[in-house]
Formats: sequence, structure tokens, C-alpha cells
Amino acid sequence: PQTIYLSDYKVPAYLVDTADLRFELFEDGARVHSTLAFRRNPDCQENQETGAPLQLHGDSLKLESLVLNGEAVAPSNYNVSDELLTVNQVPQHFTLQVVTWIEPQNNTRLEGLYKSAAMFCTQCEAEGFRCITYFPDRPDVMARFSTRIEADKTAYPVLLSNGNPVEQGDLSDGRHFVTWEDPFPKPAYLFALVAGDLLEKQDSFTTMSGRKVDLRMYVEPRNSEKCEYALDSLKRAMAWDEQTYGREYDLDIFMIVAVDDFNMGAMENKGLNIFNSSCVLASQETATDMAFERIESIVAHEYFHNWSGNRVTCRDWFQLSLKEGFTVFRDTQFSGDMGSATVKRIESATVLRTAQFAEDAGPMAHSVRPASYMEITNFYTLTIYVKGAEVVRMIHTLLGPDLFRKGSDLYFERHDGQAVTTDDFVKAMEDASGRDLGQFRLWYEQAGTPQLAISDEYDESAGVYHLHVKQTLPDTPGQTDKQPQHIPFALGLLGSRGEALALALSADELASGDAPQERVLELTEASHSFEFHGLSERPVSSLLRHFSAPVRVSYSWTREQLLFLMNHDSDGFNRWDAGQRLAIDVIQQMIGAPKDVTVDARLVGAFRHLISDADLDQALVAKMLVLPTVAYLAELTDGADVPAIHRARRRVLKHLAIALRDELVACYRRNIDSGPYQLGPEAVARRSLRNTALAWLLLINDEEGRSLGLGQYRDADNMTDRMGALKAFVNSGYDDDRAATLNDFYQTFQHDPQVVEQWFSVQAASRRTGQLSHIHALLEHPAFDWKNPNKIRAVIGAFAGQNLVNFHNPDGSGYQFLADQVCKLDDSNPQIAARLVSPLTRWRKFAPEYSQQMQAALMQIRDKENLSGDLYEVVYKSLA
Ligand code: HT7
Ligand code: ZN
Repeated sequence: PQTIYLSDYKVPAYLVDTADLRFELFEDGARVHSTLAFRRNPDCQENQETGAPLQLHGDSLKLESLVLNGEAVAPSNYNVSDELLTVNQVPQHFTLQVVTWIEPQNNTRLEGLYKSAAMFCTQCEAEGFRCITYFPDRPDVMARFSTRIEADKTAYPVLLSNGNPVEQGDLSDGRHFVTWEDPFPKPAYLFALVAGDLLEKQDSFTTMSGRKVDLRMYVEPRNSEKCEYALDSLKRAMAWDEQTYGREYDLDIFMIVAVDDFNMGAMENKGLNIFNSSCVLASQETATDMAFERIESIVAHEYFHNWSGNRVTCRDWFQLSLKEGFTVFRDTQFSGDMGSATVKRIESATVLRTAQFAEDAGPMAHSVRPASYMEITNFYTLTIYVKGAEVVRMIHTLLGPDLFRKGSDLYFERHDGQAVTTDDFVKAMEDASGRDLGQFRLWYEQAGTPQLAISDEYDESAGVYHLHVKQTLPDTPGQTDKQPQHIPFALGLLGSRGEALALALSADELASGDAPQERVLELTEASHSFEFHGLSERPVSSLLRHFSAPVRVSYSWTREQLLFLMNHDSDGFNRWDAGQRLAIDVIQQMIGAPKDVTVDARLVGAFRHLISDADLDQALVAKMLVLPTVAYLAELTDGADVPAIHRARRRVLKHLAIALRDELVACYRRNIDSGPYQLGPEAVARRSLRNTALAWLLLINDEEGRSLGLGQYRDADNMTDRMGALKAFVNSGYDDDRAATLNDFYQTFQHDPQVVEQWFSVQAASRRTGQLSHIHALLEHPAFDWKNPNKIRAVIGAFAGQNLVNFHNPDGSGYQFLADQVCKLDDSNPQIAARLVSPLTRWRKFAPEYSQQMQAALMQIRDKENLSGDLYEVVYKSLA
């Protein structure tokens, strides 16, 4: 495969004004008639002067006919290769008619037009449209689309595409058609088509200017009762985007479709969002609280793309974070506003620190705006999405909410209908605010996670506290000697009674009495020293409050300081963070420690306080009780020995559970819900606390815990309770209960694919049921389906990504297993294969006995016959 460079970007030679498509859908294939109105691009100097050949992308297409301005194109005037259709001589303006034949029923890659169960659907981002017909498939070519779909009326009564339906009618042979017109010019990646026997759920939303928008959700009839939450979330998102960004929806119809076979979570096609069923369908009985939360945020995310992505799109795929980073920022703001902003911040930071920092430190590290790629789908990464969102968040922090809003207004107004760059986004923020973001742009260009080494001293005689911050940015593949970045660093200082102290940067500021109790320091140099005046005792620093930048912080906290911050910091995020750092310190001390080393009693005391004090913010407590994961602990360790980390963590967890056994039972009982199921933050926190207490009790095989768990499983009226109990039994030593609950769960929910996915993953992710022999049995289970990405993720993804102790079996069997499955999948769905291989790519991070075997597994994949371009890029870069 070829490497594509940002520096090679050229404007398109030809533009498409209109794309009129006609799809004839059959069981043995589909015929696509495309009529495209082309003209030379006035901005393409080269083409103005010489008249360049017309080059259209195409992938796996059978060309049936090619007509230019009404005349068949002579074979000598065009050429078809695997990837391109080239027409040599074309006029300034012309109409090209192309007919292609494709086979959606055999499309296992799930790119372009494919069949999911009995329905047709599409996935065109990033480069799927070229699997449908020949087209300049790049985001800076935007056309007005009309789409006529023809299909059997009984099998496919519902025919959908982007925009508004303008015509429909019956055809001969029991067939019918619907024509859709999308008035907004769009790139081909936003094209969508759906055909199926689907149930329609209707709702509506009145926009701020008083327009009524029809909201429609299309699902298979068996999912009729699982639509309400997504539709409600959509309405909340529409109202929030009006209030927060002044953005109103622009078409008369907004449609959501759920499909079972989908490579990612969802897709923001104009007016016709397509969702992976697992990210949109929910009922109290089948979805956990976490799933509800995920649905709300993904529905909002796809909706927000209507402005940040569709109305203003990307010039090229190097700019992917322009839409993804900004839209993730918007959806996290939204989720924070709908629930607890602190809890949302903890969740975002956890993903970032566990997985994005790992990506930044690995062989595929790339900047938020990459400089090159081979296969763009490999770049739908946490760096583009969540680090990209952090970059936007830092702009928000630096500008403040009002100037940020001025900047986003300017951005949408200035670039409406255009395909632009991340630089255009930053420029709009600069122009609206008057701030210079020149150095800040390095966040888009330099890969890697900045590290802040912090030290301090207190000058008692002067009453001055000195804080020193040194910034470094590690080398990443292809990037060395990086420059310091512009980092907003939020800081608070606490006095010995836990009170917030004023942060006076000078004697004058101290005298003014105006010094704030929190400051955002702006780091721009490799090293800074700050002085804080008027302090009568040595303060305790609350560093990087709210996780104000995506950086690593090192500072030699004492355990006493961490305990103090856990109890007193007014910043909820840093209270949680202090607890995490304390737990990490204690667990790390236990790695390989002799039996007589005991767990620090202060950690037990801190957790006792959290579990017992019902006056604390229970949603925050529920988060604080979750010990750092093995994945995060491994991420923090060079030469990691995962089984040893796992044993140390488990030892601490069991110690806590034994020491706090009575408090756990009391916490469980205090949080039993008596009333009907509710989804508010308080009820969610209660369920979470109860399930944590239950999991800990069953980890130590507590008999009272067992009976509470059996009762909870039996009486559950919702999936959070049921799954909480199931998980606790799966991870307990109660073998019979584990088998019985797993069996009952499957019998109860076997007809619901989304629940069966959860049943697969709870087993694959567990230390006890996720042994390789059982994983093989799951792959043989009748409900497993090699063509369904969700099932693959639920078993193979959960094993390699969550069941770290079994994946890193010292005998290397976990690695070998993953290599075998990845090779197998590469032939049917290379996108999924390339994503699944990721746990092996970090091989250099682990102790030699592990890393050598991981490297060997990667080499085995490298040597596979017909390795896809997707997998090639990941494997070769990882081994380089
Ligand atoms: N913008 C969407 C990206 C997407 C995608 C990319 C590659 C392959 C398959 C895909 N399905 C969806 C998702 C989003 O909103 O971020
Ligand atoms: Zn997105």
C-alpha cells in the first residue's frame, strides 16, 4: 500500500455539481446508475491551463457502461484499474453517466452498500462510496445528490436516503421506488441508503425558529420497544445545540436507523444517521446504565455532526479531527450538562490516560492532524477523537466560554458549506477572540503526550511558595526534538484545614486582595517557576485541576498529601485523582512483594470513609471506589509483567473487601431501591455502589454477599442490576452459581442479539471464564457469528482488550490465539482485523518473556498471504 502525505494535497481538478443516482436493488446484486454533472475546478490552475484527465475512484466495481454527454465513451478514451477510472479527454463542462454492478449480499467488509440481515444499508465514510460507483471520493468534492431507490415492495417496503422524499410509486413485478433529494451539497462520504422491512417510530421537534422537524426512527419490528431513549436523547441534543451553540437543524426530516452489522458505533449521514444497534437500542430490561449513557452521547454526537462535520466538513482526511475532535468535545459538554460534569470528566480522562496515552507512546503514535497515512480507517483513533477533543477543550479553557462561543459562531458562519482545515478552525477562534494561538497549533502537529515534572519549595520567612514546572515531549515515530507546547494548567492551593487559599502571583496582587482561589497558568516554555505570595504555611497543591490538559504529571506526593486531597480538594476531579494515585502507589508496592507486606491501613481507612459516609456525593464516590485497572497500571509501567500486576491489584482488592466487609454489606443494603426503575444520576449512583459492594463481597466468597447476589439476579427489573449480579458471580469462586446464572441469562435473552453480545463479553473479559479453552467454546457457540463485528468484539476484543491476565498468559497462547483470529478475519473484514490487532502492537512495553512472544505473533501476521492494506500498515509500523 502507498503512503499518502498531507504535503501532497492538491485541490480537485473537477467538481461535481449534481449527482443523480438510481439504485436497482435485487437479491443477487444491485445496479447503480449515476449521472454526474462535472465542471473544471476554477481553483485548479493546472486543469485550467492544460485540461487534466478525469480520475474517479472505484473499488470492486463492475463497470457496465460509460456515457459522456450522451455518447458512449470510446474504449481508447478511458482506462479502468483496480482503484481508478480515468477518462482522458473531457470538456470544460460535461455530464457523465456511469452504470455499475455491485454485490451487496457478498460484501463482508461492510464498506459501501451491504446487507445486514434482510436489509440493505451503506457505510461510506471514509472511502466507501467508491465501492458503490465511480466518483471523486474525497471530502472536498461536494455535490447535490438525488437518489431514486427501486426494490421489491414486500421485502423492502421502506426505502430511505438523504434529504426529503420527493416522489414515490409502484413499478411492475411487485417493485416500487422512492426518490429523495438532498438540498445541501455534501461529500460522498455522507451519502446513505437504507432499504428494508422496518418499523417506523415517529416523534417531532420544534426548532428555535418554530419549524417542526419530523423525527423518525427505523428498526426491525422486534426492536419496537427499544427506541424511546434514543428519540428522547435526540430531542435533548437538538435543544442543547440551539442553546449552547445557536445551531438549528436544517432539514424537515431527521432519521435514525439501527443495523446489527456495523464496523463502528454510528454514522452521521446527512439527515439519515445509521447506528450500530448496540449504540442506539435500549430498554430497561436489556440495557445497562452505562449503555444508556453511551446511547445518549452517541446519538448527540451524530446529531452534532450536522453542523460540525456536515455543514462544515473536512478538506481532506488529515483534517479528520476537525469534525471528530470538535464533535467529541461537544458531546462531552452535552453529557456533562445532562448529568454530572465531574463524573463525565473522570470518564473522559480515564479513557485518555489508559488508552490514548498508550497510543501516543506506541508505534502508531500520530499527531491530531497526521502528516501521512496508508489506510485512513486506521486513523479513526483515540488521538483523533479524544485527544482532538481535549485540544478543543483547551481552546475553550484559554478563551473562556463567551469568546469560545464567538469563535464557534464565526467558524460556522465563515465556513458554512465548505470543506476546511483544523487551521481554519483555530483561525476563527483567534479572529473572534484576538488571542494568538500560534504556539497552540503545535498540539495539532506534534504527536506524543507532554510530561510535566513538578517540584516545589516553601520559603517560610517570606511566606512564598515556589512551584517549578518542566515540560518535555517524548520522541515518537518520525518526530524528535519537539518544541514546548502551550498548556493551560489549572491550579489550586489548600491550607492545612483544607481551605482554599488565594493564589497571589506577586506582592502587589496580594495587597490588592483580588487574588483568585484557582488559576489557569499558561505554560509556554520548557520550564517555568511561579511564586505564590502571602502564605503563612506550606500549602498542598491541587495540580492540573479538572485535568485541564492531556498531559502526564509527575510530582512526589506523599501518601498523606494524597489522603488530604481526597478529603478536602474542592475540585471533584482531583479528589478522585488523588484516590487513584494513592491506590496506584499501594498496588505498585505490592507487585512481587513478599506475603508479609501488608496493604497500607490508610488506604483501607480512606475507602471505609467513602463507603460509609452517605453525605458524600454518591456519584463521585461510585467512581472513587473503582480501583485503577490493570490496563492503566500496565500503561504506567515499563517492562510490564501483567500477571504480576494483576495479582498485586487483586491482593489489594481482596484486602479491602475483607477489611471492609461489614461496611460493604451496609452500603449494599442502604442503596437498595424500593421504587420503580429510574435513570437519574442518583439512582444510577445507587446501582453502581450496590454493584461494587456486591462484586467485592463475591470476590471474597462472602455467604451474605452470595444470597444478596442471588436475590438481586432473580428479582432484577433492569439490566444494570441483573448484569451486576451476573458479573459478580462470573468473577466469584461460586462455580455452581456462576454456571447457573450464565445459563439462565442465556435462556432468558437468547433472542436478543444485543444482550447475547453482553453475555459473550462478560465471559470473555473474566479471569475465570475467559480461559482460552472457554473462549474457543464461545467461538463455536451457535449465537456467535463471524460476519458480525459486535460478536467479534464481544469475544475476541473483550478477551484481548479486557482480560489482560489471560491474554498475557506466559505461555504465549493468548497472543497466538489473537494472531490466528486476526488472520482469519483479515480475509472477510480487514477494518475489524486491523483494529483487533492493536493489543499486540504495544509489544515493546512488556517484560522480555512476553514481548518476544508478542513480536513473534505480529510477525506471523505479517507473513500471512494476501495481507490487507489495513493490516499491513498496523503490523509493519508496529514491527519497525
Ligand atoms: N464519522 C463516523 C465514522 C465512521 C467510520 C469510519 C470508518 C469506517 C466505518 C465507520 N463508521 C462510522 C463515526 C463518528 O461519528 O465519529
Ligand atoms: Zn464523529
